[in-house]
Amino acid sequence: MTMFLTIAVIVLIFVVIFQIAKASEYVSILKGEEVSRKQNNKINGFLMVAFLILGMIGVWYCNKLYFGKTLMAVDSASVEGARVDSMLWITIAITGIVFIATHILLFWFAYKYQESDTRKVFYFPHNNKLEVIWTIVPAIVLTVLVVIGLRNWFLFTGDSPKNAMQVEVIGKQFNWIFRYPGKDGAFGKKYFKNINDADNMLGLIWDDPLSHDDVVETTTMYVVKGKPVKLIIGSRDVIHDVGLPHFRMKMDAVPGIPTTLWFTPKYTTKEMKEMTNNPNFVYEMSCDQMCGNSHYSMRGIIEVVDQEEFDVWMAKKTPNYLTAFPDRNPDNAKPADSVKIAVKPSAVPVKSVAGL
Ligand SMILES: [Cu+2]
Repeated sequence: MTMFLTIAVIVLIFVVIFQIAKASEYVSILKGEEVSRKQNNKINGFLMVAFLILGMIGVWYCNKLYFGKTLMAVDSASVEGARVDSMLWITIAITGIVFIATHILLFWFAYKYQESDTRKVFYFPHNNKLEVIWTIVPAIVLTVLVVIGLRNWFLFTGDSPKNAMQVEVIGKQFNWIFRYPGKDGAFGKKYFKNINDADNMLGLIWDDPLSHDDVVETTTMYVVKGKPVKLIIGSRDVIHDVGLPHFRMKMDAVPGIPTTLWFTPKYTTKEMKEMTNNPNFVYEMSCDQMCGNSHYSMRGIIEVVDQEEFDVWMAKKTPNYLTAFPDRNPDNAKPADSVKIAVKPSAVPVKSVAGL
């Protein structure tokens, strides 16, 4: 209802302005052109100032109303993300000051220096000093901003700390696949022709023993609070983009070209639920690249937990190799088989003794 009333008021204001413009047109015909031009100038000058004041009130009001709903209202959930926030605030402060100052001058001058019979126009075509100042100052400021940005970019995409855990993140139409290297700490090799959605989503090469303990997951990625995590990002089909808004990070997922990104989660999911007063809070991984008709549904979830909780979770996971070959999983061995296994070792020495 409020929405409807707001729209109705806006439409009415437009109709009134249109009618006033039309009426002033008729008046100008009656009064003569010069008089009506002067009158129009006055109205326009006044409207400029009104627009400036209303615009500023509108910006302030919208900020008050919606800032709490933006991600900026909550602290960055990663240590490195705080650098992105500070870059954003510095950029907003610099451009904001320039924007507000130039617009106040623009609208105020339009009012103050409107046509007057008592004042002559000052001819001011060019000024070298001014040109130099307003070229060099923005150039220096932009260079500083770019250098800060590059330093941060090289940090996030460069070598991760030695204690970092590694997770491979692969995008596909339309979900995320995560791989953990397992106990050996190394990822097994993969080959795209081995990809098979039934039991080998990443195309792992089973001949490579390093792949045997790799854990493959979909939908939810677990990471540890306070422990740097390095994402090795790729794609199975088109270009996706790992978007981590709460951690203030994002990185393209390109088929055939692995990209990397690392960050240190600062708050567990539980802590964020308390900080945001939202019991349903989840860290989201979005796809930030238009990648097809179900792009919007590529929502991954990140669970930030402490080390103990992570270890418990990981201990329950079965490596992809063993889900692909359940018969090779010792946990799946039937009681009868385990008897056989128990019998075998004793049988071997007997045989070998007999052989000797
Ligand atoms: Cu995508």
